[in-house]
Amino acid sequence: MRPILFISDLHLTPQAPGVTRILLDFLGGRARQAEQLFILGDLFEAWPGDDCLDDPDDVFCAEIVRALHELVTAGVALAVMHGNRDFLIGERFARASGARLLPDPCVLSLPTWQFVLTHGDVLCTDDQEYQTFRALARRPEWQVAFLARPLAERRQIAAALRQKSESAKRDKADYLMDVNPAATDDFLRTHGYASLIHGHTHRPATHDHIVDGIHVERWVLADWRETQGECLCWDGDHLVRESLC
Ligand code: LP5
Ligand code: MN
Repeated sequence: MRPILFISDLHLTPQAPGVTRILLDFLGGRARQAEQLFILGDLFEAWPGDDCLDDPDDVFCAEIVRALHELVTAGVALAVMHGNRDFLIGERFARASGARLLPDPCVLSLPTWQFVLTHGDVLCTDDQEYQTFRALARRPEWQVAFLARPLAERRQIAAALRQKSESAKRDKADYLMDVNPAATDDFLRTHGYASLIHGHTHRPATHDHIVDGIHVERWVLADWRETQGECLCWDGDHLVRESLC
């Protein structure tokens, strides 16, 4: 079988050209051998709304979407999940890129294995401040009102929020920014003890959970840096981390 690849947390922005280059090389190279590519959230540093694709000055987003579409045209099925930075990605993005938008969480049933995929932020239940913000920003009526604001204003709000988030994180205890163990065990139970793949926490590792006496693996994807990215590769038998540069 052709492999299935998983990536997340690229946080693409024109200010990080190294990450963009690694992605474009990946989309034109390694990813072409895949049957499916799953992007599990935070592809973009901040997504202000799909109308940024109509902005002739936003050549950056247009270039990324074009490269994704070329991958799809080459025969690779592309699936994109929302992250906490790009939860406003919508149908217009999906049409332009050829991606299928995935719900969070999403169960992936393969002939030989069962996975459950999530961005990961829902499992960080100790971070009450963030969860309150998340609940608000995911409400459809809130999103309609936000998207009705001018694009330039939304970009400014997104940039301000990014700054606020970075400074808030400096004061947060480490455990707040990781998954809550009990919430994770509950999640694994609810999803039939499938192997979990998620990103968001920027703590790449493979964890063993014993839930109700059953061994379950939790694979945490790495966030991408200027000189290094990462994908997980499922070859039908094993999951393997691949370093991208
Ligand atoms: O993303 P990261 O890793 O820095 O931190 C996240 C949590 N932060 C966020 C915010 C994003 O970084 C910025 C989102 C940009 C989105 C652009 C789209 C436009 C939407 C605009 C919406 C107003 O998700 C961070 C977590 C961390 O993960 C670890 O899990 O701790 O959480 C926070 O920092 C949130 C703060 O604790 C609370 C912020 C409350 C702000 C409320 C402002 C409401 C403004 C409404 C304006 C219309
Ligand atoms: Mn995230």
